Amino acid sequence: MADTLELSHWINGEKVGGDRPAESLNPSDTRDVVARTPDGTPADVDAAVQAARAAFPAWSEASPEVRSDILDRASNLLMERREQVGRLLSREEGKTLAEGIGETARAARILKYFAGEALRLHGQNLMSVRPGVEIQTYRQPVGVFGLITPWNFPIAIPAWKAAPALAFGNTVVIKPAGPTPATAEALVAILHEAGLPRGVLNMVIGRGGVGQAIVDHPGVDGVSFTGSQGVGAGVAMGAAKRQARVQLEMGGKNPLIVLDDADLDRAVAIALDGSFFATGQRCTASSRLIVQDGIHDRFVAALAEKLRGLKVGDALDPETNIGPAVSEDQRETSYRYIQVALEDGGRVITGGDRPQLDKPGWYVRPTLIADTAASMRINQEEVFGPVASTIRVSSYEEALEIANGVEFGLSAGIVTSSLKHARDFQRRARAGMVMVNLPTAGVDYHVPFGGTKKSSYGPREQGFLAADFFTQTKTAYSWS
Ligand code: UN1
Repeated sequence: MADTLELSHWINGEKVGGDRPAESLNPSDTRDVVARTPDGTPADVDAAVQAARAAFPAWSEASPEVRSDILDRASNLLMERREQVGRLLSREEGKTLAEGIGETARAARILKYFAGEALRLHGQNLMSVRPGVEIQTYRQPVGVFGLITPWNFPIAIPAWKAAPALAFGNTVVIKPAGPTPATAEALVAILHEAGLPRGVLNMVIGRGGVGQAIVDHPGVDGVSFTGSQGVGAGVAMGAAKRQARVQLEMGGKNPLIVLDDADLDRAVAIALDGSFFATGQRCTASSRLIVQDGIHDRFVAALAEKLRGLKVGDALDPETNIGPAVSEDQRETSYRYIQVALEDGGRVITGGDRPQLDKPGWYVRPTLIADTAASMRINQEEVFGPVASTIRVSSYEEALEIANGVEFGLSAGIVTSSLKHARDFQRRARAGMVMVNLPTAGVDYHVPFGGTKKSSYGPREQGFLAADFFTQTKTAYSWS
């Protein structure tokens, strides 16, 4: 078994926090303790915010080249070490080794992208309505950002929040998710190794109290959060109370429509990836498969056949297709929803049982449930596991109405060879991201990311729109 890491907070460029009462466990084999960690307090958050505030003037006034170079160096270091960091990620989170290495490479590319964006902040010159008056708008750093990140992308999401915050001259306090502190720490350590000045990026490890202390701290100017809808609503209220800016990315109940004219093999491959890869633990996962009559039975049979061939196992075993759930809680949530779907009249086509492995881990069998109605709980509430249900429809219009009939709106997909339906779906799907003949999950790293309705709140993340949240615009008037 690999070594247990002894983690610390990062405050003002130093590792602090001697007591380590908490543990992160390997979900593939719970005898393996990945890391022992401190359990942060509001006092730790306060120290981190003070450090971030103290570091802000020099960092925000530094040449963008300084910020760009550090992000670029960190990107190169992370890319060189993607196998090692990816292995840690898979050991701690449970996605397969290929997925863990892929996510680490993606985090490296995000750092590289924002190394470039640091140099591309631009404003505008505008005419005034008053003769002789000139107007410019330009973007300035905001101050200190609190970043509260989830366990399901334990390095990519910390990178996609921290990189734009830092690139545009802000300083940061980050709280990594409880189950995955070691992976987030690897990113923070690499950024320091790349030359980040002390206090610019701080990390406090801990439970919900740490997140709350960040949201409530008067020295935090903005909060970016990815996680569940319930916690997100509280973050928004806490931030609004003291007029801090806030950005939330929350759940999804993403539909994938399969029309009669779809290429069957492609539809099956898209559903397999979107619904089940990364153990279904993506907010962009397609959990509702809305399938037209004429292809329904062939699609269900072919997808079930593929699912039966997937190997559920230890994330670090190269043969594994589906790693475990991240925690016992997440595993039980999947099985609870399978039960609820059965009670409501759904039919398990494949899965539903518990895989028997030779080691203690939080494994879930990929499960496909057919004959469900759009109004059932399995089709309204987020499961966040390798579980998908099918809904039979007779027309595109019926499919669209069901696709839009949930409180979430993150990502939505359609598989069709009809240009007319594809274009119509792009316009009318009530989701922040629309996919035609592509999985709902697995997005590019350099374009805007976010949803509608209860999935998101506040400005978009990533790509060229990240500057909207991580800078503030100044409008300057002059007369001479
Ligand atoms: C992806 O599908 O590539 O937490 C990214 C999540 C999302 C990221 C999904 N914020 O699952």
